[in-house]
Amino acid sequence: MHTIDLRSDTLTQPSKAMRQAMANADVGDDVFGEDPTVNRLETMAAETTGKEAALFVSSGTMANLVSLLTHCNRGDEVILGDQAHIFYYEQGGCAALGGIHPHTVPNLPDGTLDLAAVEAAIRADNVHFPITRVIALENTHNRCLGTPLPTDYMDQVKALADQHDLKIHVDGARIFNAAAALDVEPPALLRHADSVSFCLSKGLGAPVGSLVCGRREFIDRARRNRKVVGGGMRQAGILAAAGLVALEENVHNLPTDHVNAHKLALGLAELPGIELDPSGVHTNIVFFKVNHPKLNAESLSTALSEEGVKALALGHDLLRAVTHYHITAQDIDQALIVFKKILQKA
Ligand code: TLP
Repeated sequence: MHTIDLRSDTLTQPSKAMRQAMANADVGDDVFGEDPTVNRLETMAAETTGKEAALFVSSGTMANLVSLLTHCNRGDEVILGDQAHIFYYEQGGCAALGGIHPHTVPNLPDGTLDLAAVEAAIRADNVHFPITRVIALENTHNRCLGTPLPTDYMDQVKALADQHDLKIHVDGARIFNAAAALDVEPPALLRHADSVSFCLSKGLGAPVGSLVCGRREFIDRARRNRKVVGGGMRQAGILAAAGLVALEENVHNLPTDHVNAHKLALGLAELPGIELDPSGVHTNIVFFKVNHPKLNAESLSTALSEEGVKALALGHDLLRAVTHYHITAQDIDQALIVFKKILQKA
């Protein structure tokens, strides 16, 4: 049975072109700075995001951790959304490993933070308080429907950050989805970011890897922090080669993923037992609720899986479906047939 796996864009398999590039990659010891393919990827990542320099790391989680370790000292504070991946899904790593205090403010449904709430969270200079050092945003915002944060919002955050001498970190795991959805170039979207992390191993389809991008001096310090968390890699050009293909080729697939996600959302919204507003779907992530007398998120996801469609249950009645380059428009049609059948049969 052909499985239509919508659980995450992290499930993408490396393409033939990637595997070929990996097999042919020139490599060296990257801890010595001597891997030509890693160096090429870092240069390309910096150019693509409009930053001076970049650092190849193993995962999005490591990219965020290394970024925050580089911005903050122990006991410093990061202001971030209560739905942020850094806060919600990273085991509290910045606190556990970096002694960095997370100060959450509620995410609004569109993934932004209310700036008055952010301002209220910024600490005064007082011996009792931690020192606020950085505001961390997420673009696109995973748990807020994959919504992209637009440039004018970034302008407002920058104005506030400057008033209080704060840095801005962007968890841009899906920043190229954001740029595609907003139709802006990544450097314009990121011009106020002191650091950005982005993932090669989501919609871009590489098997492994993320990049941290920022000013050269910041990246030099981040490189030390990557080493202390055990992230120094040796002949990592094997992996970086796939990342180059991701940035050169796969990035162009993202608009198709968005079209497919929208098609899925429109179809699901029509089905009795599903609650979803398709106008909230802007990128490749579709959240929906089950409101059915006999099914909840878990049982629906199990029934779907038995019919070759996988979606992620995220609580009693909430599911997530994510499109990516293994998912075609025909797969969406087929997935909708399966959804309809299960919802009607139950
Ligand atoms: N997100 C994964 C899960 O961890 C939830 C997914 O399936 O969406 N930032 C954002 C915004 C992310 O969505 C993720 C992964 C990460 C960081 C972490 O990336 P990895 O998994 O490479 O550590």
